[in-house]
Amino acid sequence: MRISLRFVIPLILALLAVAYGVVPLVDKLTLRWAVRDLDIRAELIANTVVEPLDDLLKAGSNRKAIAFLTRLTQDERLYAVGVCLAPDSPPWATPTLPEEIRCGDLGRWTGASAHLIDSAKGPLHVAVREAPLSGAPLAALVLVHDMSFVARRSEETQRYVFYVFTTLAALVSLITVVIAQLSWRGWVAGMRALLRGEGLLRQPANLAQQAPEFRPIARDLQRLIQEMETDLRTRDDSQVTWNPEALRGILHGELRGDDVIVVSNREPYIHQRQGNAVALHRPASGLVTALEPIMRACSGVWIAHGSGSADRETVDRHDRVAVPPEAPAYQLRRVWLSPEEEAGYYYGFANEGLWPLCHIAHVRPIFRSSDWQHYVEVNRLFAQAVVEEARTRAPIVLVQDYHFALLPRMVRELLPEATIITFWHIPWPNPESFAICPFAEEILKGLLGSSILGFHTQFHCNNFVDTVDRTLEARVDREALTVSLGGKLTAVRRYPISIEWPPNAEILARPLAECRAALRRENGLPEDLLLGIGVDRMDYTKGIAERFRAVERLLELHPEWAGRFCFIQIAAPTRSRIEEYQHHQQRIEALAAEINTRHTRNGVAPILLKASHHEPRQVYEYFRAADLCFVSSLHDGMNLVAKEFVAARDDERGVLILSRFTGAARELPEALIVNPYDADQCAAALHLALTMPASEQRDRMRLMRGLVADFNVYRWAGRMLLDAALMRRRNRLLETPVGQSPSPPKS
Ligand code: ADQ
Repeated sequence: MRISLRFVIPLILALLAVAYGVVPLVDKLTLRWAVRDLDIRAELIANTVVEPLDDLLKAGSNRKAIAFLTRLTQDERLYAVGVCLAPDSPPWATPTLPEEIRCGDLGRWTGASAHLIDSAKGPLHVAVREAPLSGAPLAALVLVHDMSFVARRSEETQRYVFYVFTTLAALVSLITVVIAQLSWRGWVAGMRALLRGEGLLRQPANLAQQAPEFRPIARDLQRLIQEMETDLRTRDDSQVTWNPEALRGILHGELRGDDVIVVSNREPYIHQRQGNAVALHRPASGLVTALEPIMRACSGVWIAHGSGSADRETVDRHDRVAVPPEAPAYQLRRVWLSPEEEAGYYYGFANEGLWPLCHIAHVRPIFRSSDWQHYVEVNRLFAQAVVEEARTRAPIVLVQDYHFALLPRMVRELLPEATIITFWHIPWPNPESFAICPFAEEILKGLLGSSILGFHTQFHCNNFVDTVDRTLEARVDREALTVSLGGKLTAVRRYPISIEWPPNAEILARPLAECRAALRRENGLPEDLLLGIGVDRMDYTKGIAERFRAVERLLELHPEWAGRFCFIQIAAPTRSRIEEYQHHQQRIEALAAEINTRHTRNGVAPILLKASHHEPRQVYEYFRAADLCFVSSLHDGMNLVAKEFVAARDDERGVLILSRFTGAARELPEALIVNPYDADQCAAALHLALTMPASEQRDRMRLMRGLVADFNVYRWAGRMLLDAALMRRRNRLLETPVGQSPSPPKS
């Protein structure tokens, strides 16, 4: 209907234009041309007939002269002829000469304008020409032409013009309709593609490149989408109460209950054989601390290396065990590694290579090709496990950390529709530092198999994008922070990790005063002693030596604190098979002993080093018993200990001293921010913390608690899942043919 209107309306307009514009014009032109022709013709006849007419008149044969004139009118167009010899005498003329032509007023018929008469026969053209005859030098010849042929010719021309114009108009209307239809379809398809995100977020051969006319729209749209997303993010973030229910809501609402698979090296629960019994152990790991509450909320499967001595005994025939044991909420799928694989992949490539490579802690990375081989193999093993655990073709896979840099690409090849979110828990160095890795390209390509790649800070995101830009032939969009490699797009995003909030009531169960008294009593310390606490894995990046030197410097600068202040360091042994870690532990132990020898007063050693693992509840009791917590990492992606200390202090007391080289320092500026390499500055911070009035402690602690409450671990995971949901919606739209609604997820 709309198409026929588009065709008929231009056609009618064209016909009206023909009727009221072209036809009258053609009429006018035909008449003008005919008059001009007749004028010329009259001139010719006059010149031709004067001589024979003169002869006839000289011979005195008027009758013959009239007969001559009548013969002339046998010409089809010449209607009448007359000769005026004098103004006062009647003309000699053929009988057809109209009455209004009189010799007395011939002036009427001379001059520039056309001379027409309307007669019963039709229009007549009158031409008067001088005809000098013998004896009548002023004689004039009157030639009257029948113009009905003009009307006939004009009619024919009109008919011809009408047909030609009508056909042309029909053709033009048809072509216009076809072209309009085609370009409308193209435009609609282009707009739809833009709205779906093509040319905004997709591969290099995008629409904006193919169709230059869409570029300005694409740019505007991109800006609009970014603004909307930012708006949505801030609105969402401020409106949602981030807790396990919110996370479950996202999973069931936004993600329609799609299956979630977590992959990490470290398992959240380790079964260890102790004599005849099997003990359950929870590892000291920031990653586990963060992900465990998420998995409790989401269910799903957590794939990890089964590293405990009793792990094999506790799994079912699919290598799975339901955890947590007291109230099973999700499945732990264990992957078994041979000692060689573990040595090469975990201790070798991941922890002797990538870990020092990414941390600026001045420990040289070691890259062995044999370690690399194991790293590749183990990544493949885990990728296979992901495929085995996936219930659908498009699961959400949360890949954790530097142990699995190759896994995202491997999973992408096996499950092309999966949404892969990789989170890199440690810093990402600048391109120059990363370039020393002999396998830099493979690692980057592996990571770019992810749909979303997350870091704790914007700084690490930028470093990653810079590294890709320098190393690979990939398309980097710095505004949208996306990388496109081989047509596959990876969004690089900042998701600052955090801890569970509110903290588990159980770990805060013991009253504060009781924690303070018990800790001092158990360690043989005076009741009024001020206490500092450090909790870390025994890792050289954590700056434990720098922390001890700061304590020593405090005692040098303020000897009054000797015997009145003690620093307890809980350091969980970690990666002990690596030589660097063994040496590090020895150095730390020697340093603590040396400082204690010099500064012990009244039986109170300034440093208490407890090189052992503690359960989370015990760690929180230390936090609650302390007056200050000192985090002095030389380089740390985030550092959860800082946030845990804040969470543990529901009395709003205690001071946090925090290294500026942690991701946490960007979120907790109310801490005393220090450079761990500057012992004097750290000692001054310790002194300030020990003398800080209660009101200032409260003000600082309140602000920090507010931030950790708002930006808890559920928000960290929720943001990633929401972004994944958005991406999946977009992808579904892309798969849907234009005009059809998206199909439900395949299973
Ligand atoms: P980690 O290097 O492990 O994590 P961190 O964030 O401080 O560092 O987390 C350590 C966790 O282990 C904390 O939950 C802490 O309570 C616990 N822990 C430490 N020592 C312990 C001990 N002796 N006994 C018991 N528990 C202990 C990596 C990155 C960090 C990043 C996290 C999370 O290096 O920068 O914050 O992942 O992304």
